[in-house]
Amino acid sequence: MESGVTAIAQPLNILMLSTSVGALGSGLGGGVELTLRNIAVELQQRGHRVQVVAPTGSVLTHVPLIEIAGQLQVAAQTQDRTAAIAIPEDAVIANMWQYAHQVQQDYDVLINFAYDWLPFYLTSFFDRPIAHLVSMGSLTNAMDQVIQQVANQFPGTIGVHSRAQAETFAFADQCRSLGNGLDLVLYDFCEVPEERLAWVGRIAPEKGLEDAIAAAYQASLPLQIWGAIQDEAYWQTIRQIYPNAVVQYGGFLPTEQLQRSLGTCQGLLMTPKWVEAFGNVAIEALACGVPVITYRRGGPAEIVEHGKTGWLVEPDSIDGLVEAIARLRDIDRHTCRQQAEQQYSMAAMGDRVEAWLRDVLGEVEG
Ligand code: HBI
Repeated sequence: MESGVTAIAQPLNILMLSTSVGALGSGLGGGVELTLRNIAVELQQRGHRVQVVAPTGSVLTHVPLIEIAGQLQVAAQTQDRTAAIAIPEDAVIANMWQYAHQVQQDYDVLINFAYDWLPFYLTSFFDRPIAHLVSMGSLTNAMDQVIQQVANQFPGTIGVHSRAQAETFAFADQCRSLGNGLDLVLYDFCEVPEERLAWVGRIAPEKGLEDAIAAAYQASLPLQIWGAIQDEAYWQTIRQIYPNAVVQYGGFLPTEQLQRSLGTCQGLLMTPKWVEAFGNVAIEALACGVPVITYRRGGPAEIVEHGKTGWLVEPDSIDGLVEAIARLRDIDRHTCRQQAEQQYSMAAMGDRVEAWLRDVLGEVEG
């Protein structure tokens, strides 16, 4: 057997380095918190030794955690495209990667979850392979450039969540799409829904909530909204546009409560105005048997199987949303749950991540 295969046959020692914008469990890390936790638990389940490094205050059950102090990074999505790289004094991202450099001999492979310049820049100074799971699309020139350099120097080590996300980069064909995965045990299938629609997500302009309100109003169906209000002015503005729409805001709910309410809806509307890297909410809905109606844009458009688990709609077409709402009853809710189980379970995601690590190691050892 060539050395690469032998290396993967043994359990791996894996060091996973978290996002730098918030402690695990704070919600500041967005989808990365869920993704990192699920991958760590699943790889451990498969016999690998996993160690997570994350900012002080992080909470993680069932997985060994090293907390590192230091100043959090500014969120990359708030930066201009030409923004210079900014690293504060006593930066947690620098402290996390200094620790990683000190202990790298104890590990076979490192996985980086931070969307920051430093881990990519440091990659060639490490003597252990680093697999980078890039969590968002292209945002700044400096990040694009440093990720491109790693993609060129270490082929196969750039992971993303969807082809759409990869396409936002010039090096799309050097990205490996891993999708995502959920702990489906947490989601209950609901057979018979109530007469209402759902919208779930951060309430901010790039999420296009106004289109969902307009469509639900034209379809004469109540719209139940869950998620954190990130932009209050935007929220107030769109409420005034459709004063007679039947809209209920249910706040930001933890998974258990969200899935119980989401499951009782006839369908989930996804109205992204930007390229969503993936769209965890889509697989949460499918896991509950809820069909998904989404614009043909970004990650959600790669998840929904048109006519089988939901409907893909011409981007920004309210009429298209309304026509799809009228056809929700053509979708078999069992098919939605089955798609989640086949493609987006912990095991399905674990297979994709393990195969990725195998190739990253095989690449190095081959
Ligand atoms: N911004 N600078 C920076 N670093 C991150 O790791 C980061 C971010 N913004 C958002 C984010 N991570 C995650 O919440 C999303 O990628 C999901």
